[in-house]
Amino acid sequence: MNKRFTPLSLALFVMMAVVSFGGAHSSGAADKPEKGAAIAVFVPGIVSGSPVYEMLVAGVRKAIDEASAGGQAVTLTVIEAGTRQADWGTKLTSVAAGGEYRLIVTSNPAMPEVIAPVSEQFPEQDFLVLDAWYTGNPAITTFRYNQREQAYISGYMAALASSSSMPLANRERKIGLIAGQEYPAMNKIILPGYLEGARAVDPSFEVDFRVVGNWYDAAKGAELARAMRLAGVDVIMPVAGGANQGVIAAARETGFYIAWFDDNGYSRAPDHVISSATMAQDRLAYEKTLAWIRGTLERGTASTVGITDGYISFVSDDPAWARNVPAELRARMKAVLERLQSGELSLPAN
Ligand code: RBF
Repeated sequence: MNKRFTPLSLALFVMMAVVSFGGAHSSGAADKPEKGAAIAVFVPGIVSGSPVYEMLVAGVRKAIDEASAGGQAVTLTVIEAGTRQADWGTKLTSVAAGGEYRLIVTSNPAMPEVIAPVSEQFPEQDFLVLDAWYTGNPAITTFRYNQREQAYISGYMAALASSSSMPLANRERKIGLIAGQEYPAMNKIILPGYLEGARAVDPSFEVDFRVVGNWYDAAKGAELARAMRLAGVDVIMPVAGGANQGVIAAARETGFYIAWFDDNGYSRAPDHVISSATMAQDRLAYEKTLAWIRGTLERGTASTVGITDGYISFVSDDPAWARNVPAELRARMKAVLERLQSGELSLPAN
């Protein structure tokens, strides 16, 4: 089928090395797939409990199912690289070295750095990286979300709830954010965007920002959330993968609201979630994987998607939102969403 065997990869590698000796580094990426191809989703972490990775796998799977139903023999392999980030490079190298997959799909802002040296070694390997930004390599295609918009709408709704007379709200102008790790997109875009949104409601808002230290420790997530509750926080936005589960447990136990991020969170804690600021990672993964299969993906590019093209949105049709949030606050939220959608309020990613 479309398997590339190691000797071929080696030959290509040697050829590429020769080409780059000549100066210009021409595209060594795989040819466009014709009849069939094997695709791998490389998950830098664990799928379960991480909205971004759950959506990634679901979207790629949908594309492959659709291509297969249309007669193209495309297979899917999901590779969970686990939580030891120091191992991701070695694991990815061995996946690329195996030469089995024409395309590797992955996601998170740190992946381009992991991929770049692997791509040098295996230039014929194609990579599609979501929630990331990288230019200058024809084999690496990236898409990132406007997370200033996503965090702004989350902060806006969190502040509306926090400053309201809703049952779990207190008088303090203080909301929380619990991150798995600190990383540039978090520190420079998500945290500031969340604060910016909150301060658009009331300039005296502060954000209590705490970090779990990994993307899986639910006990630590719960511990941080309880401490924040005691410090006067009444709404928390958890962005901590599997550790989010601990934040939900603490919300049930001690009573605070949750501003969910990335996907629709209402079913995860129906009585505590007051907001879901989403990225359409499932749709993006589906569309771009299908485009790659069909040979229509513009490769080697870096693009940003956001609220005006529908990849960032706010869930306003879930009955739990209407149940948990009073109509007056929902109307204010809708007004700000309209201003963002119309472009009247513009929040460029950088
Ligand atoms: N988000 C998760 O939900 N689960 C993860 O395991 C996870 N791992 C990450 C690892 C690194 C190195 C970085 C930079 C980010 C990670 N994220 C993870 C965050 C994710 O990419 C995204 O920023 C957030 O989901 C907010 O949209």
